[in-house]
Amino acid sequence: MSVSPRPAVMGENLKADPEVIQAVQNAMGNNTETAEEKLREYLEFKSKVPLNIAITGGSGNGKSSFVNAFRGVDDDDDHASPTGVKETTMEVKEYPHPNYPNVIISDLPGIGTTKFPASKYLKLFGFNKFDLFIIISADRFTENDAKLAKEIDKMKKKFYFVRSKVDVDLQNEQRKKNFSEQKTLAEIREDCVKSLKQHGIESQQVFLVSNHHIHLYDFSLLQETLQRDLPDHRKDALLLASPSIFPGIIEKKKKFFRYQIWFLTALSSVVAAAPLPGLSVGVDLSLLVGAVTHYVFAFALDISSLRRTAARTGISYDELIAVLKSQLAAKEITKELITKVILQLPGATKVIVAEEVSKFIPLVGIPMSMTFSAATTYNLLKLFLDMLAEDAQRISDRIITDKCRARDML
Ligand SMILES: Nc1nc2c(ncn2[C@@H]2O[C@H](COP(=O)(O)OP(=O)(O)O)[C@@H](O)[C@H]2O)c(=O)[nH]1
Ligand SMILES: [Mg+2]
Repeated sequence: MSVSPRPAVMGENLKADPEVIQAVQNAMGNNTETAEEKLREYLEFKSKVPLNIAITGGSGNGKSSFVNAFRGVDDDDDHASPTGVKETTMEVKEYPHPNYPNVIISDLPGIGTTKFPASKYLKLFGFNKFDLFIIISADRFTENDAKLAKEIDKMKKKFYFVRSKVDVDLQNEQRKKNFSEQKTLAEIREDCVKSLKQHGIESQQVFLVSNHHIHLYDFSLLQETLQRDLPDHRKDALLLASPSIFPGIIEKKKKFFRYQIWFLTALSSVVAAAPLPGLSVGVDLSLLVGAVTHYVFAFALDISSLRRTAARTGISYDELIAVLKSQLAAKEITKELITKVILQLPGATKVIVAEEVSKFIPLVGIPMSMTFSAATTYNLLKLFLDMLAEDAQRISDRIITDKCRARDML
C-alpha cells in the first residue's frame, strides 16, 4: 500500500480527498479481504520487506561493532557480533534487527582475510542477496577496498565507504595545541578521499563514524543517504530499524506513522461513506493494540529494547524507565492498558476522544469489543503516537546527556 497523498481535511470532521479515497479503494482491491484484516495488516506493518546490508572491510576495522551499534545491541550481548576477535571464519554471519528481523545486517569477512579476488569474493558470498554494501576502514582505504567497490559497481549494486574510530583520532589530536574537531575531521576525510583516488575511485563520499558514539559525526548522514538511495519499501524498513538516537529519526518515524494514521482513518471513512460488502466500519480496541505495539517497537520502548539500550549505554534500566511519562512504554500493550490510558487522559483531550469511549464503558467492566469512529481512531492514534515519540525523545536526551558528561571527563 502506498501512502503518498495527503487528505484535504483532517481532525474532527474527517473528510478524505478523492485521491485518498481512490488510493484506499485501490488498496481494497476486489473486496476479498475484510476491512479489518486490511487495517490490521496495514497498522501492524507486517514487515515482510527484506533489507540486507552487507558490512565488509579488514579485520579489526570495526565491522562487528558497526553491526551491533546499528542494531542497538551491546557488544557483550548474546546476540551480538563478537568484537575484538581475529577473523578466522570465512562465512557471512547474518544479524537480524531485534525488533525488525526483516532487516538483516550481514558481517562479511574482510576481502583481505579471504585472499580472493573481488569478483570471486562477491560470488562466494552471494552478492545478489544484499541490497547495499558498506566498506569499513579504520584508516586510509586500501587497494583491496577499491577493487571490491569497483566490482560491486559492476554488479549494479551500491557501496558506501565508512571510516570508523574517528573518536580515537580526535582523542589523540586533542592533546595537541590548537586542536579543532572540525579541522581534524576534515583532514581524515580528505585523507580517505585521497586514498580512494589513488586506487582509481574518484570523488567518493566517505562517512566518518564512531561505533561507540553513533549520535555524533556522520552515522546519521549515512543512514539518510542509504534511505535516500533505497527503493520505497526498503526505505521504510531501514527507517523503522534505525536507532532513535540518530538526530531527526524520531521525527521521521513519527511522520511515517502519521501517514499511516490518516490513511487508516481515510479507509474507515471510505468504508463508512460507501459501505462495501463484507467490510466492517469500526476500528476496535485490538486494532489499536496492534498499532500502539508497533509504535512502541519502532521507538525501541519495549522492555527488551530498553534493556538493550541500558546495556549499551551503561545507564541502568531503572534510570531509563524513570524518564518515561507515557504509561505505554516499557509495558505490554493490552486492551486493558489502552482503555486505562484513555480514561486517564487530561480534561480537554479526554473530551475529544473519550466521549465516544465512555459511552461504551458501563459501570461494570470494559467491553473488549469496543469500536471507534474514524475521528476517534484518528485522535487516539495521533495522541498515542505523540506520547511515545516524546518518550523516545526523553530516552535519547538522557543518553546524550550522559555521553556528553563522559566526553567532558576525558
Ligand atoms: N574507539 C573506537 N573503537 C572501536 C570502534 N569500532 C570498533 N572499535 C574497537 O575496535 C576493535 C575491533 O572492532 P571489531 O568490531 O571487532 O572489528 P572487526 O574485526 O572489523 O569486526 C574492538 O575492540 C572494538 O571495540 C570505534 O568506532 N571507536
Ligand atoms: Mg568482526
